[in-house]
Amino acid sequence: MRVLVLGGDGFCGWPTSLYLSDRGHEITVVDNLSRRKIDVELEVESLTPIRPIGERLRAWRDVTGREIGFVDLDMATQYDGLVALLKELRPEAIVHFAEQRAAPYSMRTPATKRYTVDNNVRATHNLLAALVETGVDAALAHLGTMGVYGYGWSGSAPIPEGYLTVKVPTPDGELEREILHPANPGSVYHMTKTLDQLMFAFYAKNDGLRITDLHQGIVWGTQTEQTARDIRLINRFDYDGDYGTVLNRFLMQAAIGHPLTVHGTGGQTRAFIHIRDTVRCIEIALSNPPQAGERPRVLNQITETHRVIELAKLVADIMGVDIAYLPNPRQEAEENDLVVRNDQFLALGLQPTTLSDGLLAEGTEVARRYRDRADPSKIIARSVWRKGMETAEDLITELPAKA
Ligand code: NAD
Ligand code: USQ
Repeated sequence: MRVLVLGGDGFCGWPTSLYLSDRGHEITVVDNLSRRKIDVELEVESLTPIRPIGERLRAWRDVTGREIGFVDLDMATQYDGLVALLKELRPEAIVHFAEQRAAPYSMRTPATKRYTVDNNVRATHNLLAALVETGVDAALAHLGTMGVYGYGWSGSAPIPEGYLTVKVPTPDGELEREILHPANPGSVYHMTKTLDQLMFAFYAKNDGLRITDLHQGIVWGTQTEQTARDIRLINRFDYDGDYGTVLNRFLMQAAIGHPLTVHGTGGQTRAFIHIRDTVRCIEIALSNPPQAGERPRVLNQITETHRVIELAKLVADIMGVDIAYLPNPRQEAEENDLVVRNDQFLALGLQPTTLSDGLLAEGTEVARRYRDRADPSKIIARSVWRKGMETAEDLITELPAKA
């Protein structure tokens, strides 16, 4: 397939681009490199030494002989360029990763709230409008999030895949209807994904666009088989308080001898998926699109759920580090249960890569190799959900000597 990977320079997009290229698909990456620019703004870098996009693509050609195209385009502001690109390439499939994805960054300042909404909502809407304008009938897979459902709104009832069956009382008796699961976002970032869902529902109904919305859990891990083939292909590893996600942060913290930063009691339960399964899920989704006229297909892209404190204890036991209980900078429940259905991916052939000591050790190994690149002052999460919320002081100011 001719595939456009929007946001293909990012943490999920880069390994997906390589995986799909390796599988023989013809890939063009579209990215405005905004994620790299946010690193400059936050004065932090990926723990792993990611190479500039041009070098990455040359390395992939050196290693495999395969070409991946690259277009530097802002999906949110360069609509005409997007239309021209779709007309020129006429992709058969599109993967849409191109959004600002950190919940803490989206809550940091009024400017980052507004940027997140402007960027994400406009990028998605521009894409949908451009598909209609050009008549390109591509299978579109968008990366959504488990956070659209909230975490545990329905108690112990498993979270269904996108739609909820409800009974509507009418004067003529009860009607059974399937509706989009109620949106219950916990951050401005997650709110943009709930807005995306409505746009998908409308464009599928009105214009027959073929859309799959992948409600992904927290991605962990760094390398895939493809990114590990050459140092120049290495994937990014975010560890800072805004972009670092919980399990990768714990692995990095353990690797440098930093206490594990549990927010509150660590009672939050979340859904997880390893980066190697992310890339497989994308190919499965692109190969099984809905038909024109069908509502968007929603798949929960997760393989397991864990409570944050249990993950911390697991990593602490394996690595012999302490756990630090810190004030929670987020507005979230002290504790939640989360049961999630993921039957569709399992039925479509996904064989889940679940948490194991081996994989945790591999994650720590990557972090340990690049530990000298870490800036300890960037570890504590300081973007708060409401003005005045307490945050922790730095737990260490210098990197401890190598064990
Ligand atoms: P990332 O920030 O590493 O990658 C996103 C990429 O999109 C970046 O390279 C960025 O430069 C690009 N981009 C952003 N806005 C753009 C625009 N307007 N035009 C062109 N390019 C733009 O994020 P990621 O971790 O790879 O996440 C990718 C997608 O998956 C996001 O939509 C995110 O919401 C979703 N997701 C991620 C996770 C996770 O744990 N990382 C979990 C669930 C869902
Ligand atoms: N947490 C800690 N300590 C830390 C970091 C996080 O206790 O050092 C806690 C948070 O308070 C939260 C949980 O861990 O309760 C998860 O936080 P996270 O930063 O790992 O994940 P989140 O903010 O939800 O966002 C990430 C991605 C986002 C994606 C989402 C999927 O950044 O793009 O949409 O995971 S999900 O969580 O399933 O909604």
